[in-house]
Amino acid sequence: MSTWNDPPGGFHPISAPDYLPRPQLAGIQLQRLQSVVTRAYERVPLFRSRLEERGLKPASIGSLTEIASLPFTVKTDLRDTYPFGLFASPMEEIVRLHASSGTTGKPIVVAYTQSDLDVWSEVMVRSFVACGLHRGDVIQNAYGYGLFTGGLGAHYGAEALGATVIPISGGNTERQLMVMADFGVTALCCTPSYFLHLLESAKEMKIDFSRLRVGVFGAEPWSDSMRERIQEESGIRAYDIYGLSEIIGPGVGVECRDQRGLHIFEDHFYPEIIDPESGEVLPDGAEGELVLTTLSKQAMPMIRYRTRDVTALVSEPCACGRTLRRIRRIGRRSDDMVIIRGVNVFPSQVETALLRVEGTLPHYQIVLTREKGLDQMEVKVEVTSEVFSDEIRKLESLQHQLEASIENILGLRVKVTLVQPRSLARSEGKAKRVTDLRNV
Ligand code: DLL
Repeated sequence: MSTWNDPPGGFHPISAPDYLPRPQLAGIQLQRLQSVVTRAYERVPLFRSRLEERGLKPASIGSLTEIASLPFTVKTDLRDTYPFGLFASPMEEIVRLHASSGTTGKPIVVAYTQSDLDVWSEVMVRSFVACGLHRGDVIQNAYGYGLFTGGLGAHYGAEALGATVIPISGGNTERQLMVMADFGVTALCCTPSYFLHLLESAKEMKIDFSRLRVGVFGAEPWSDSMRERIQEESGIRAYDIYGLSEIIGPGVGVECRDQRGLHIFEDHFYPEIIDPESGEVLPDGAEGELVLTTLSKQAMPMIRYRTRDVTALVSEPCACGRTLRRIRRIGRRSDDMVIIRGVNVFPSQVETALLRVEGTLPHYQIVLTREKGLDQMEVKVEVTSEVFSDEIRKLESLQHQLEASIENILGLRVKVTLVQPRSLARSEGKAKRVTDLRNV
């Protein structure tokens, strides 16, 4: 295994906005904010009616701080307007759709014009550059291709950088390791938990991937201690990349060589931190919920989108020279969403799936564990007493129906365990549905 060094590459012209003097950046942000608010007001009925309720017009926004007067957008707005209700471009101008988990049975849908895709590639190039990648790198992209934004987002960014991209997508660990060793892969994109699994399997299979230098890991929370373990065991530098479908996908923010927080591409995404209870904007440095406004999105502008991700804004200058503010690494969310093998899961989705099948009670527990670096999810569900007295064959069939129903909604194969009526703990207040044993 090689030891890591800051790779060559240096300054890339596309990264120029990373180094703008703050006043110049603020000028660009204000102009873009005014134009995106106007676009949303003119083209998105939900946003227009919310502004009107408050007696606001796009012209009311005369300064960046006045963004705080605008209404928030939340995930349920996407559900309530499913599938296309928040689009601000006609279908003829929309060239791509992606989707992500909603809170119940239906996903949320996000849209891109060609100009949105260009912005996305740009921020992904800037992300890769910040991680020390350049032309000549061989990037194995193990984020899932498809409706998930990770695969195609990283793919087009890697191509635009001029690197060699291997579009291997997720899964098939043996093939991943073979490709990594045989194709001289220098950088890997995947979730950090999947990389842990790859590391364990590589050890077992005695596969060496000594040319691997950089990991671009995101789509789920991972701790500093997990990073230390990854870097020590593999000899690579592991960078954290952040993003969400509603805003664009991966490339909203990324770490630089200093690995002290993720720079937000503030010329395209305007960050605020709020108190999740009161909605008040908090000062830089204070921990709260990240709220993002897209400054240049056309197909689906998002104004003050509540990400539910808990972090803080860091405004102190960074040693790397980028003037972009950073966010602290995200350790938790202010709602009950969990991420399993890169798939976002809300307990309410599991509930929807369980209730579609007869014979169960609405009492369930989701137990998350990690085996050989791979996330496992088990759903324990109580059956009715009639079903409980049934013969084993019927119980097995019910178990399979429930597994299929969950897979239908989550796209994830999980284990369902049927348990006796009244055997799961009842809560007196808010039900605690998830027991997360992955990092204990
Ligand atoms: O996970 C986009 C992405 C793909 C990011 C590849 C990075 C790499 P969604 O599926 O919409 O999009 O999930 C977004 O995942 O609100 C966070 O809760 C979580 N998340 C994403 N990146 C990180 C990260 C993609 N670096 C949701 N650290 C977000 C912690 C993350 N959580």
